[in-house]
Amino acid sequence: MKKVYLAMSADIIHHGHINVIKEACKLGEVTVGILTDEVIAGYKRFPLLSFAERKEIISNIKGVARVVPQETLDYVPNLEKYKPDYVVHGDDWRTGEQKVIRQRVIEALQRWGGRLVEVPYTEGVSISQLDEAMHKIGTTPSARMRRLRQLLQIKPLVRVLEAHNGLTGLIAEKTKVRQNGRTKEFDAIWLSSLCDSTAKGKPDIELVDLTSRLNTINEILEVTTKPIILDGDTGGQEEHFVFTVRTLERLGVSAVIIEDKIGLKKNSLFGTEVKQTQDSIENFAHKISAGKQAQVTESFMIIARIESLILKAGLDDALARARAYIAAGADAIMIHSKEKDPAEIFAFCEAYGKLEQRVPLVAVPTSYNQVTESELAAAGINVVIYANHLLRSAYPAMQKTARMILEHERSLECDQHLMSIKEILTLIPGGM
Ligand code: SPV
Ligand code: MG
Repeated sequence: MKKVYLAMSADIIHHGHINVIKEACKLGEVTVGILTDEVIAGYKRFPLLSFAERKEIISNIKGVARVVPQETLDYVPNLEKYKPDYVVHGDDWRTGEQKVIRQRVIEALQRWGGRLVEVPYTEGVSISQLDEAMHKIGTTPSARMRRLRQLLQIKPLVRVLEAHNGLTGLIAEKTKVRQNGRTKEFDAIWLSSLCDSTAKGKPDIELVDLTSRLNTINEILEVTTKPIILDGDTGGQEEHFVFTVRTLERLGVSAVIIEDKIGLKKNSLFGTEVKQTQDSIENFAHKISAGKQAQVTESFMIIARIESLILKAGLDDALARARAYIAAGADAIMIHSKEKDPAEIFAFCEAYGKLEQRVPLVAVPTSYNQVTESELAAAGINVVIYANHLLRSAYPAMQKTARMILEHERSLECDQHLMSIKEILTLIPGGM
């Protein structure tokens, strides 16, 4: 019996896949390599079905002898392991981004006299259209809430972008960049207190109350499917925080980050320029455990934000707090810094890596923005938050337009900087 290998993500199955499997069966005993969750999340998007679910589906398709994980986009490691006589694939990969992968398959097969068999591509099915249709269906609060923990399991670095209303939520949801055969996008949405307050024309001092924050959250929830991380400021009074936790869970928010400060909260990026007081370790740890006890689901995360570096309390204080907050039940730690240089963040990461009990680490590289995502990941950071960039880019653009109208006493001159009326009319579908 000849050995036949084919690989698929099997996240959305259609008759094109069945056709490839049928053709493969004609050649011998079929092994299907299924891309792992990590691989799919790395090159496309979060898989709709888990590896175990996808394996179960494919194993039960007639003619499939066995299913194995394929842990890289590249077929070669599995081909070397199983040495198939044939690899079967649709002929659509002769051009485009998959060309390189195809070439490597051909070269590997040559080493033991194997052959690539290409099946005519099944016309009329478009994964991207199916994807879009799935997207329109949306999500449920519990599926959305779970997604953050799932992402932390399968992505080396979870990438988060700030949004402060429905429109910016849509940007965080939909912006994609195709680069080196991979689709890059944001994994989750940060609901910044700074941007939510600023967008409302208010200072970032916990003045915008929970009801108002919830309105913003709802606006974003309505038009997106990605997980939401709420900037919960200090979490407020412990007696209030326990109610907040349950409200957020009910809505399907994935996580709240609370910072260890008390009194009138000021934005961290002021550092020691303004009076800010750090909470005691005991008090804040108590607040965390009260929140953890209040939560109903397994999915919701309470993330403890350490302000020791911001307030110049030192690395040892930061580490002592990390230890205490983790012991109190924190699901992740956010370490913040306002330095231009990432040295203190990296020093924290290194020391943190030696702690016995660890949870995922979150960083907000606003001031030390020269660091790359791969440097952060290598240092042990699991979540990167771009905390204020949409609002900061919108404001100067809007201000410039306002000035130009005043200067020219008409709007003709600013038109070249604006989206067209046609574009804005059709930006959000359903308006016609
Ligand atoms: C926010 O985005 O509101 C934050 C992060 O809390 S920072 O502004 O850096 O304090
Ligand atoms: Mg904030």
